[in-house]
Formats: sequence, C-alpha cells, structure tokens
Amino acid sequence: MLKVTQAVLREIQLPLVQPFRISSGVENERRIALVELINEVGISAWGECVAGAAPNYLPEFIDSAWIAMRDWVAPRILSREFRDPREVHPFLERNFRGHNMAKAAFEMAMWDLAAKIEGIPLARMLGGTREKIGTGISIGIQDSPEALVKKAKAAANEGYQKIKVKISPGNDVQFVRAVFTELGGTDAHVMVDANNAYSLDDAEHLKILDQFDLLMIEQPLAWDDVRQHSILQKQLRTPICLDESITNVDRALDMIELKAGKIINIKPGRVGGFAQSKAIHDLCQEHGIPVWCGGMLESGIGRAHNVALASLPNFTLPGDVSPSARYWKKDIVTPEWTMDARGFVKVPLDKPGIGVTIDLDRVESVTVRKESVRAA
Ligand code: OSB
Ligand code: MG
Repeated sequence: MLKVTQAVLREIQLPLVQPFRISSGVENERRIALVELINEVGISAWGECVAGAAPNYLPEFIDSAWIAMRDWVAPRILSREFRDPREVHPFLERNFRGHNMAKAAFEMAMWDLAAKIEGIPLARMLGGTREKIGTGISIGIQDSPEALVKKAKAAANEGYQKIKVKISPGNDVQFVRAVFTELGGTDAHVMVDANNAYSLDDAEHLKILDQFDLLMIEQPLAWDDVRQHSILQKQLRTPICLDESITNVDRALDMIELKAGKIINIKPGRVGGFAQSKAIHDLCQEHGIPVWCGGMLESGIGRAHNVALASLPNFTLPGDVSPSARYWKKDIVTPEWTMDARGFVKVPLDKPGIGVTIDLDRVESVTVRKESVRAA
C-alpha cells in the first residue's frame, strides 16, 4: 500500500556552471522544487518538479507549480491509499486540468516509494531493461559559430553520443554548418532544437538544414501545435521530433496519425509522470517511432528518474541525461551522475528506488523555502 502521511516541498537554488540559452530565454541558475513524500512507516521518496523560473517553455513555472502542488496535488495524494503507482495519474487527472509538471513531481515520487517498498530499483519497477543509457548533450545558443564548434568538439571528445544544438532565427544555418564541417563523419550525431522559434513561413529556410544530415529537428513550430508540424514534415527530409507539443499520449497519437513527426522526446515532467511516459513509449514502440529521454536541467534527483525511464526498450536514441558536472559544481545526490568515455550513464541497479542517496545537508544548505503538508 502506498500511504503518504507527509509531503515536504522545498525550493532549492543551484547556480548552473554555464548559462543555458534557448530561443525563448536564458537561465543562469536553476530554481527547482523538490518533493519529499514520507509514508506511514517513515520511508522517504523523492520527486523533482521540472518547471523553470519563467513560463517560457510551457505555461507552468515554479511559482505556479508550487501552488498547484501545495494546494491541489499534495492534499489529493495524502487523501488516499494507492495499491499501485499506476493509479496515481488517473486520480490526479479527475477534474484537475493541466499542471503536468506539478502532478509529475508527485507521481514520480510515488513510483520511487513503490520501488522502495518492494525493494527493487525504480528502473525495474518501470519495466526498464537497459543497464546503461546512451547520453547526449544539449548545447545552448552561443555567441558565435566558433564558440559553438569549440563546445561541440569538446563534447564529442568527452564521448557524448548525440550533440544537440539550440537554434533560433539568426543563430541557425551558419552555426549548424560550422558544426557539420567540424564534426561530420565522426561518431557523434548532431541534431538541433528550436524551441518553437519558427513558423510555417520559414519552411524554405528550414529546408536549408536538410543538407546537414541532422539526426532530427526538435520542435521547430509552436509549442502547442501538431497540425502545422505535419505540413512542415512533408517538406523536410530531416525528421521532426516533437517535445513541447506532446503533453500526453493522445497528442502522441495525433503526431503519429497526422505524420507530424518521426521521433518523440519524452520528458516525464511534461506529460504528468511515468504512467503517461510509459503509455507514450508503448504507443511509439507499436508504431515504430523511436523515443528518447529529454532533460530539463534537472538536479541529481530528477536525473535519477530520467535515467530509470530511459532504460525502457524503445528509448533507442541517446537521452539528454548529461552527468552532474555538466550542470553543477556539486550535485545534491551521492554518488553524483557520471558518464563513461563512450558516452554511457549507468543505470543504478544496486539500490531500491531512484538509486542515489539524497545529500540532505547539501539540500538544506541550498533550500530557500520549505512547506510541509500533512494528512488531514
Ligand atoms: O527543449 O529540451 C528542451 C532545457 C530547458 C528547457 C527546454 C529544453 C532544455 C534542454 C536541456 O534542452 C537538456 C538537458 O537537461 O541537458
Ligand atoms: Mg526541446
């Protein structure tokens, strides 16, 4: 039985080792909401809310998610005993629209709790089969093509299997050409992510990118669009991968039926947690659509959830699950996340649950607000 008696929300602030710029804004520091769920015998389980400081990726942001979690998600989770973590998502959906990142933080913590109670690794609880995850890096928009090439080459040398370059109008063809010229023919696959920076009027311009044999172009058009991507995909040789638009399994089916993309980036936070992530994974598998696990600059806790999810069989492309040192001077978990020279992150299979230990002293030292919700 999954019976939570207390939920603790903490906001931590962690400076990024390098600023991260995407088409819609820049982040120098991550404000992250962590969820700790404690059950009736004192087992602690953890989740991470991936909402950013600003509503520039999807509508949620950390302060909206905080209210959603404190006033709506936590009271629901605390009001009931669950037999199985699969029951959590449908229960949270009842007369409660949206707020997927807030819901996911709790839903994923419930999977951690279930795995800890069963004494098995989260990856196995989810149905994962992989022992290591191929890893990609997401490189933010740089000041010049030269600066980008330097970063991309360094990443290839570190062993990253996939190099994702953030693009926006004015920071695209020249930048991608420079990387293609320097890295073409190496093992690292190059892709781009536009985070909605283009419209259908840019189709001719985007076609220029076809010559670079990119692994994919991620979310070129509007954050909530599927139909226009299907028009664009017909004109592009480069496979489109949807990120922002896929907020649940129904949108994934829309993409498949409308041929609006050929790949899906699954971020569990974006789709309300693991149950929907698994449903999207399974649907894509049935339709021969590869998936990969995206990232949201997570701390070591959210990273643990992503690594566990990425161990499922249809995660056939490298995930944005870079090692801790790519983001933080010091992570909040032990051991920190590392990547081997061939670009793999190991799935922790030696401990129940998320597989890393929370460094509580470190968490407390970076906590800027904390609220606790108890069962009525
Ligand atoms: O579009 O994938 C994205 C980070 C913040 C918001 C959106 C995105 C990203 C990333 C980060 O690309 C990838 C990572 O966590 O390494
Ligand atoms: Mg993206």
